[in-house]
Amino acid sequence: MARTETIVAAATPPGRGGIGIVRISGPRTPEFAITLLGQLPSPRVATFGRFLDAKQEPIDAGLALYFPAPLSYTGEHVLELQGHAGPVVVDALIARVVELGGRRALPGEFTQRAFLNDKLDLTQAEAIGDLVEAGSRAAMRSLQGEFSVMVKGLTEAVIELRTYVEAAIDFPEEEIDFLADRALAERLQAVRDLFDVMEQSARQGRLLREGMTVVIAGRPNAGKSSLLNRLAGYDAAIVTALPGTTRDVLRERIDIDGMPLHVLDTAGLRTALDVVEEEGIRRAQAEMLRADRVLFVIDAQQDPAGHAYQDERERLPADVAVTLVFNKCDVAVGVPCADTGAGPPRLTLSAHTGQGIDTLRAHLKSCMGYHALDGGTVSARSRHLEALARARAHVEEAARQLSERRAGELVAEELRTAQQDLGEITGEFTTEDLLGRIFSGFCVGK
Ligand SMILES: Nc1nc2c(ncn2[C@@H]2O[C@H](COP(=O)(O)OP(=O)(O)OP(=O)(O)O)[C@@H](O)[C@H]2O)c(=O)[nH]1
Ligand SMILES: [Mg+2]
Repeated sequence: MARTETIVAAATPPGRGGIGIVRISGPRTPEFAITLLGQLPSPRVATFGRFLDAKQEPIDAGLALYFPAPLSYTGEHVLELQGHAGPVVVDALIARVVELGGRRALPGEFTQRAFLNDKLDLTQAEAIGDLVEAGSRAAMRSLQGEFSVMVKGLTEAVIELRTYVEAAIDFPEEEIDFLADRALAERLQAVRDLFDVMEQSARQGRLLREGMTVVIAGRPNAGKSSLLNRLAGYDAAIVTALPGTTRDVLRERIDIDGMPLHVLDTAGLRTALDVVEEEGIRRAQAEMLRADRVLFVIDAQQDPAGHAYQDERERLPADVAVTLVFNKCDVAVGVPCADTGAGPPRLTLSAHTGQGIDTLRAHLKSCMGYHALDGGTVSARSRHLEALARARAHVEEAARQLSERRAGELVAEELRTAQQDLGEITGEFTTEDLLGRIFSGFCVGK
């Protein structure tokens, strides 16, 4: 395929949205830019302009970005026109470029050119494809499988409890003793614990969809910025041997096997030397409050016992999940403390050489609720969460009836209703009415 052609395509999905981006790549890009905009925008500077048709009438107005070769995504001259989203405007712009001598791009052609121009290697090009195509879908499916297995487990536990209570009712003379039995209270507590686990899992469903926020924190010079760079795969943050290099919060969006992760690098935690550093530390602490997980980085060479964490612990948010990351294992003598089971999970790695980074990725993945389980078809939608909440309320009511009134019939009735609510999730007790509601949410032709 001749790469002398200049190609054009919409870079944003079709339909209405905030902005619509048309991307042009190839040798004739500068010429097209001058015709379309009346001028060649300065390289890499967002320039406001009108996008003109053949009669010099504006098709749209917006921002133009010009990336001269080779400093562009494809390695060729690239022009991006950011206009108003809407199929008509975007199509008119593409048609105008075709009129000028451009050609509509084939699927993946921009990335293919990036590869041919040595901008990406093949695995990177493939990774882009995987990310767009399938990454998060596969991840979601695995979570869905786990979710349905859990619903079934919970339903069985409720049924077992209910059977136990109903058996007690069948022997009225022994009913009171039965209901006072500690074993029953324990079973009921086990079911409530299962509800806690389910709620946790539903929260993980949110993490998978929206992405988990991970804050990298620790003492200055521990290697926090180096770790961010290693995870991001490029030098996003400045790294120097000077403690106190990072002052502001730096955010990177990272994907692990298609799962989104928001990673924040922060200023090192210590007694600030000046007001800028003080503000940086204040911001670091504010971000930790909002984090789903804190990666507390420790310099394993200087501090193999992790004293920094012990000292800093009480200033960390009380309920945030923490992972201790012992960094610089390439130079640390002796292996820092292993995971003891008590306290936060510990990992040993080197941001410098990359050793242990795969384990960190796997750890983050498991924190997000990714498991290799597959097979179920239930996903954590709001319908499921509502049914779960209703079921839980009935179990709580059953617990109250048991402890306050020892009323076997009422306990059994609450459990029966809870079981029915859970059955709605898996479809066991789904009424016509509910089916109608569910399928009306699908689009025509699906
Ligand atoms: N040997 C070795 N050096 C490392 C490693 N990670 C970071 N360093 C070095 O440690 C120093 C500090 O690294 P940074 O990543 O800037 O540390 P930081 O925690 O972001 O520091 P502040 O921004 O000052 O809080 C630099 O000289 C890095 O090259 C590692 O895994 N091994
Ligand atoms: Mg830093």
